[in-house]
Amino acid sequence: MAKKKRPKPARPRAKGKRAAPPSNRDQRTYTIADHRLEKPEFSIRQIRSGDAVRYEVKGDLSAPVPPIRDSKHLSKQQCIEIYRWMLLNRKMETALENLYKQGKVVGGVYFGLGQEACSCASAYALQKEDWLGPMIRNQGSLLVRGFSARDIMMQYMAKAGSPTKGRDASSHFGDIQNRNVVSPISTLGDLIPVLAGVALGARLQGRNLAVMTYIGDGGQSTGVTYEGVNFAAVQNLGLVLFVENNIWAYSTPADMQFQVKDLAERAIAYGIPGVIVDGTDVCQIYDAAHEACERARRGEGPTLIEAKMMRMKGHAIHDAADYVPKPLFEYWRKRDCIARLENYLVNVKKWLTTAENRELIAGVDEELDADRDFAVNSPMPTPESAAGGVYCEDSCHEIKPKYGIPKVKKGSAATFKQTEAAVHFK
Ligand SMILES: Cc1ncc(C[n+]2csc(CCOP(=O)(O)OP(=O)(O)O)c2C)c(N)n1
Ligand SMILES: [Mg+2]
Repeated sequence: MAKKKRPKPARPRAKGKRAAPPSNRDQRTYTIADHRLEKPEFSIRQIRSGDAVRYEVKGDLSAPVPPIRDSKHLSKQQCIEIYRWMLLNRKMETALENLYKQGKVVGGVYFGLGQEACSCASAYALQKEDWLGPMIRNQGSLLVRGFSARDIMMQYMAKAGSPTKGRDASSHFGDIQNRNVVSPISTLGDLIPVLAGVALGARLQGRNLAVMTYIGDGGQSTGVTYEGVNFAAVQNLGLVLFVENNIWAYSTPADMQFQVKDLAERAIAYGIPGVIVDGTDVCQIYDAAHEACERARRGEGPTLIEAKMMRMKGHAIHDAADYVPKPLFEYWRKRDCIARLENYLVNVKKWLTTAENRELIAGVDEELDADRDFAVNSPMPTPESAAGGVYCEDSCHEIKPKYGIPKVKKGSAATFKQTEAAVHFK
């Protein structure tokens, strides 16, 4: 019979020292940076009675509006510039709503009301060489990236001079030559692997770039979101993914869309940094975007940033959003991103006098009036041109490496000759 081991006598505890807690080597802890100055705690419940469905909000909606968190990176001038983009974004959408009601818009109109800070401050963090893949609500990102309100309004009216020359009537346009903008893809999540591919292409050509795109609280549930972010994570590609948690995916509240507390937690499973920002605080958005872009350009891989805010209109112009509990609108209206920034610039920082602010707003109105008049008075495409520019015709596109010839190791089977690098569509 094996000898029974005598238990070791317990060592006397050193005076004043506490016993170390039992170590659990299987336990993991992860950190999600949360830059918000308030953390609203409320939930939305679905109430059914017979065939009728409504939603109720539970929680404290009475908290005062928090201050804007000072930016670590933005100068006074840059804050004012972003403010101007946000005003242009909002006023352009108001103009589009009016044009729709006048029967001048072909199709629907999608709004980013309440989300202008997220669109404008995120795109503002990109450098010229970086890439952007906006979604349909990110019209502010398009403005920052160099499209004009005139371009966007003409696109909605399907005018001959619009970016797609009347071939699409909403936001499906980009510019891969000059502005480095990939056209939005309506199939939710599909932009993510495309942007990861852009980063991979640039990497093969010797560059680490930041590539920024967006996904909603609903769209992030798609399989392709997982595939795209995971691929970017494994390859250390410079993807900056904004998860725009605006509480609604069409009429489905976020509480019925996912079980995690914060969508930034998804980053843990990808093995990448996850960050939470208040989506109505321009400085938090910019700082998170800027730091993620820097990390991307250093070749250190992707970042997932969850911006928490609220979609302040229906899904599109046809949706009155009657299903949204009214107190929720009231809560977020007090946190309007433009009003908050205006207050910060004029009253808190005193970076703009009331007169300067008035002048800046008048300048935006003037620019917008001119662009709207131009767009309204510009011609529709001619019927004979309808089939043109839809499919590639003889040698209409030449796709060349943008940054250089892909670097391939010596002796590799996949040697790339300069002549093969240009691909022609025939
Ligand atoms: C894969 C896929 N499924 C469904 C749709 C239809 N659809 C378009 S927008 C939308 C809601 C999206 O909600 P969210 O991702 O939260 O973005 P938000 O509209 O709030 O910006 C749905 C279901 C789609 N375009 N693609
Ligand atoms: Mg949403």
